[in-house]
Amino acid sequence: MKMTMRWFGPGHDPITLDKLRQVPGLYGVITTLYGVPPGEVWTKEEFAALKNEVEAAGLCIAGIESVNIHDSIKMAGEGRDKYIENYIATLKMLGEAGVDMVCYNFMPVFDWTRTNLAKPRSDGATVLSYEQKIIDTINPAEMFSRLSAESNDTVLPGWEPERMARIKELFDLYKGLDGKGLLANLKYFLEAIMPTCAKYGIKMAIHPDDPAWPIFGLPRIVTKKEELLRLTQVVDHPCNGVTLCTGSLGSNPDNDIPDIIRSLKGKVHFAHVRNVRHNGPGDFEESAHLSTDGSLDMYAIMKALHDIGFDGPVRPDHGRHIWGETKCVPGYGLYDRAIGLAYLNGLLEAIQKTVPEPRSFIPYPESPVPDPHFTTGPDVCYNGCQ
Ligand code: CS2
Ligand code: MN
Repeated sequence: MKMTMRWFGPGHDPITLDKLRQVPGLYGVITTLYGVPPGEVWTKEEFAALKNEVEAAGLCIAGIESVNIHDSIKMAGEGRDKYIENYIATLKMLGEAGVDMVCYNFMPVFDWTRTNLAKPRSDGATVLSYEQKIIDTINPAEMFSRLSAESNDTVLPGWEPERMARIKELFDLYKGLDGKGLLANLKYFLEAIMPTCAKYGIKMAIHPDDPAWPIFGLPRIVTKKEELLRLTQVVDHPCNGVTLCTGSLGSNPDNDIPDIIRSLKGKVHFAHVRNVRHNGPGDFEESAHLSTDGSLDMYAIMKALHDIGFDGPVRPDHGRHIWGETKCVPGYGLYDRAIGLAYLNGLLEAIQKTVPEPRSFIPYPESPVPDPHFTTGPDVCYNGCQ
């Protein structure tokens, strides 16, 4: 497993690369071209600049989170094929640059949802939390205002103001689309992009829905074991896999995460490992990564990932806000994620020293040879992560 941290990129992430570099055991960063709206083609120049910046700091890009999907693709709307073509052009450019993992989600209208971005805990830390009973009494626009007020002046991924300004129109677009229709649209998209993914060795890693149940009447198709298995089967290709996000799946206590991981052998392309504490039905908060601080068994999770031979990037996901850290994207402060990463590395070291290394089995396509003309700077490492 390759330990990574998310970095939102220059101008978007208050945490600098030189700080991330000092986190022990960090292999690379997971990043994106944050300012590019879903549907637009990523330019080689912009991506080269991002890659050069990461590599100049002594790190590498270990994967992309996310190349977001345009709503027309999700709801089979006007221009869907054109947006898929654009997505393919972005994948091609990323493949030529040596990127081999792309995370995305297929949630209608918005990404993750929380009701509180700074819930105080008894030790003075604050955390992101969710209460279904609050969601049941407000509409999405009110939800957005609540979150914006607590966003530490950062743009929340998935809750960009431009998108939220169109929220009513977006809800109207999805009217009449059910889970079956959404899955058919996902299949159509995956079938169209798989040849390009195979050519460049890009593993697509769909992120589960968060929380793991339908909200605001919108369909959800990535919430539990059967759904994860189904989506890997509807397009059965080594490049079609999942982001195993323990916090998103773990929002529902019925999800047995080690069991889900074992059932997805060969299909986990990326892992987000964090803990959640269940306070009651539809009520949870994000705890420290430590098993005893939340409701998930982090040892069992890391062991299951090890046992299935998972060798891709893994990252601590959201952390608590501690030691007065407020200058960060909510959930993405430096301190608690660094503690979380050190803890996950400790679990992994112990597992690796006591459990035999599983045999490698994953039939990935050949690794691509990065295009040597891709980057523009003089001192860059063309291969990125080795
Ligand atoms: C992330 C998601 O911060 C988070 O909750 O795990 O926003 C994730 O990046 C997207 O759903 C993937 O497209
Ligand atoms: Mn996640």
